[in-house]
Amino acid sequence: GTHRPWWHRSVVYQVYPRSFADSDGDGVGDLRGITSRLDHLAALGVDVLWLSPVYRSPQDDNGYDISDYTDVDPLFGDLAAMDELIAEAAKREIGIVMDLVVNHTSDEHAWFAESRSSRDNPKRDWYWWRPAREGFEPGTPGAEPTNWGSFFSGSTWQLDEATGEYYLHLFSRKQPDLNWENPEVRQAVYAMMRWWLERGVAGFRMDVINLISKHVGEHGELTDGAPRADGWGNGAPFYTDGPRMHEFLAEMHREVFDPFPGTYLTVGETPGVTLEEARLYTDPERREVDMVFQFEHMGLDHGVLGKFDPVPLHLPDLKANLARWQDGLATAGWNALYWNNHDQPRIVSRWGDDGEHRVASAKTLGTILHLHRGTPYVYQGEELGMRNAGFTALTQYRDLESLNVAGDAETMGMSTEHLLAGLAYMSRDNARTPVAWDDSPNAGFTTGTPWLSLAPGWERINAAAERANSDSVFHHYRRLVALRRGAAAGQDGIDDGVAALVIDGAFALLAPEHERLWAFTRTLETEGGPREALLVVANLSGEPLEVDVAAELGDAVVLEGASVLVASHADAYGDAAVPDGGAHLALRPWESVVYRLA
Ligand code: ISL
Repeated sequence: GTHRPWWHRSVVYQVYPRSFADSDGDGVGDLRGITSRLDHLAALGVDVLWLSPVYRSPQDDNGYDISDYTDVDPLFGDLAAMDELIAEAAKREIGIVMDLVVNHTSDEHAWFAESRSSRDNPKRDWYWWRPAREGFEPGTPGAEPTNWGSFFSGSTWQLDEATGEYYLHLFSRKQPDLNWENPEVRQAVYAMMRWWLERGVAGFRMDVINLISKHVGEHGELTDGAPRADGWGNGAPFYTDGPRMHEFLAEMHREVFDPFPGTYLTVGETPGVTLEEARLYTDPERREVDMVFQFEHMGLDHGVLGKFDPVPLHLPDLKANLARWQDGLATAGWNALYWNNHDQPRIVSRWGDDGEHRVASAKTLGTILHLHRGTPYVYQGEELGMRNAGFTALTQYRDLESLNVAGDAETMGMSTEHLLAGLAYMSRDNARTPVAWDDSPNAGFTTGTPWLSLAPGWERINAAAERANSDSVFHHYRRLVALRRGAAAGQDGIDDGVAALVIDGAFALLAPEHERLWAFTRTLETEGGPREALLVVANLSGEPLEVDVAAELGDAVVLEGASVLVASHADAYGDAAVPDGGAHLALRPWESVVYRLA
């Protein structure tokens, strides 16, 4: 349409404050640290910074357990430091998107303290309180109101001795679920959101927002789930994309965003979301949210025992999954594109090659993601090609999910070796090692002792080295951002025509069954003008790859006269790139090229 929302041409950069930059030497990153590094984001060219939680918190889940939504945790600074960050970011035309964690609060939030104080407290119903299962003594095995297992091991129910009832916590027991059925809860959340908009933030990333509406029977019944590998029940069908989700999101939109002039970026984090639901969540006509993070592609290498029992990725599955989401949201809704965040292992270690082909594979994975249609998210360090943590002992981990799962290993029949291998591949701590800024002690992250060990190789893989080398992962990502932003118009073959293709071009996957080649086109039919197209070809393997263009990509792809827009290998830029009239392509290990077709 003519009124393109601003975030259609945005690239979002996620900061995990604890691990970004430490200004005061306590070993934990903080707000002033982020402000001091804003020029790094400006150099990359991004226009949005998603800030993982900095609110007051006991830090049971690194800030995803909030005890005061309208204050900053002293670990990270104070409200003055927050205002400074917002103002300094604004100077660089970067908006701050806050993390909104409202499926649950901390058990140390004042609301929960009131709620647990007595069965007849006015805030009792702000959370999910239930008596023990009929016929069971509270606190005995099997007495939990449902059999649901938590995301972080054990039951989702915690008995509170004071009143003899259980409260629901889908995550840790220090993260009790808010009861969104209660209109007072919803109004309290909306008021808090308006408070942040008034402070000048650019929007919200909404933590597990599709879990806020539970399937609840007429008399408050909740339903047992099918058994999972750890012996608990799978409650997901009873709290994912629940019956009142669309009503709640539409209400939030009316109550929070409508009263404010301007447009905000809203992205729902939606584990387990289906494409059909995502289309409803993100259809602009429905005024719910702008986009959602889907999880199907992140589950493609999970094994029978779950994420810590990984299996090799089958590339055609990944290609097909992203293509399905491209098609499904082509005419309504919008995709959020990501390989990484603070919950996922590093992409170069997961689906790339973090050894010999680290640089090429990081660039190629970046190219593929950024050339899809949607808003790309870059997680701190991804633009440097940072790798997994390389931990080999349980004592190196800090994340409660990893530490808790170690307690389940025996029940699940996992040996210590199996568990350690699973953690090394999948632990959330892989994403949470401190950002490497330079080759000074502790990589310039802190003058103190970092709260989590640095990933090995930081002496070489760091922001200073990346920025000094024009052929680095960083400069490749900078180029990917520029393509979409239409920045540096006229330079390096980038112009508004390219940006239009990257933002809006119709997506078509080629050679879907190929196990090493990832190829697709983006096409725009301009009214009265010529048909414009980009072709992306990528070798997702460590072996050379020959492509017979007509046979494998189809007759419609004509490479003759094409120019190279983005390449993983510096020597592929220029006219030599389309040899022998474009009948064949020879891709080196992990090589990728984006062509602008003639
Ligand atoms: O990584 C996961 C656990 O295996 C995910 O399932 C994750 O728990 C889920 O995506 C929800 O994540 C969000 O909410 C959690 C928090 O721990 C995560 O950091 C956050 O991104 C609870 O607030």
